[in-house]
Amino acid sequence: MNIGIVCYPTYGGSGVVATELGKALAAKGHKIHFITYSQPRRLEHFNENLNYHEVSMKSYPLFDYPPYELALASRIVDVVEHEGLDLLHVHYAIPHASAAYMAKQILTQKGIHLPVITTLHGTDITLVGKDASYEPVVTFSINMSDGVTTVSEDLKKDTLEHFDITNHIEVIPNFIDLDRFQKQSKDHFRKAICPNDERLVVHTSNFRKVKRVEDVLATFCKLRKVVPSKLLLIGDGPERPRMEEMARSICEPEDVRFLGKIEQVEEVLSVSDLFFMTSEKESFGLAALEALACEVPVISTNVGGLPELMEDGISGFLCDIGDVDAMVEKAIHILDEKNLSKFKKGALERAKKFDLKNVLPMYENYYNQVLRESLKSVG
Ligand code: GMT
Repeated sequence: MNIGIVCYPTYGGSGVVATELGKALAAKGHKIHFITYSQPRRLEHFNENLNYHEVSMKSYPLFDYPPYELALASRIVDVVEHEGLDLLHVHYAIPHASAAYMAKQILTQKGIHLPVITTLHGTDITLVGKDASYEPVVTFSINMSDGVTTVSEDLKKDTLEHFDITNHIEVIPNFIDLDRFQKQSKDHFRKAICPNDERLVVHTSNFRKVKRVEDVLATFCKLRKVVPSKLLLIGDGPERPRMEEMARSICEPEDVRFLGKIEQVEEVLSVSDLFFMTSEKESFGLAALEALACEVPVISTNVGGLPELMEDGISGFLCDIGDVDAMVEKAIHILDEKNLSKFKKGALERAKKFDLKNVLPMYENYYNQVLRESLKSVG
């Protein structure tokens, strides 16, 4: 198949899923065309099946807000006309689904049929999409898509509850490439961070309010009084300065390190004992899946799609939002010498359920189904 993929090129989960999906499809022989404003972070290597088409925007002094959606729609039209795409898969509704709709209409005028699949990832529904400033457009473009997927049952439920949806929604979970995300031996690295054999706790996020990084810090600061441990925080975002200040005021500064954005997260995960995901909302929790795959048990909140990802008591534990004391108690239990290896095994076993090899055929089958149905509908 000749497939166009529209996504955010940044570190965020939706961009990672879109890019990894495109790479995996290309490895199976499909031709993939990424259409976005800069080269996706996870698109490190090209091959004969991988293409990247940049959306460039002409700026003009009149534009306080450059019209990215229009530039994207025009670029989609251009790529479809010149590359002969069979379908377009857009990740994250805003503004990708509505730009795809506009491109589809333009192409119809030119006698070209373009089936569009929209994948909803989370905040495009749970936070941003629900807002009155976007809701009518999000509803419309979901209903106008030829296919719609969500990354968890919970996100599907949320979408149906908050939007007037007439379209069927298919659930296809996030996935993990177990060839890349696996425990590697990096003992020298661990020794450098935990010179006295402390336990190593880790958190990865985009440091937005929704992640409640303050709960990671509060939990860790109580935990380290009982279990000698170190905390690594990976990623960057608006809350980072406040979190750095908080870490300095409530914890021993030498026990907490902010690493910023790093490319090879799996190397840090490989030497970690426990991962915290304390989010207020989380449609799936890809960062937690990456941890599980590297044999790192997870303590997460019991929100959104996390209960679908986690196996409570086996791959880690689910706790109520903000229940720092429960998280401390569960962390002490997991990090206990007699429990840790059992949880590490449980983590890997759980991750295998989301193996890329199992999820990729779900997308391919869905593409074929949508193609068949949309061709039938245009006669
Ligand atoms: O984690 C984020 O806030 C980034 C966001 C995104 O769209 O890039 O992630 C969302 O999509 C990921 C991939 O499907 C999911 O694994 C995350 O759970 C989801 N984030 C939220 O729902 C907050």
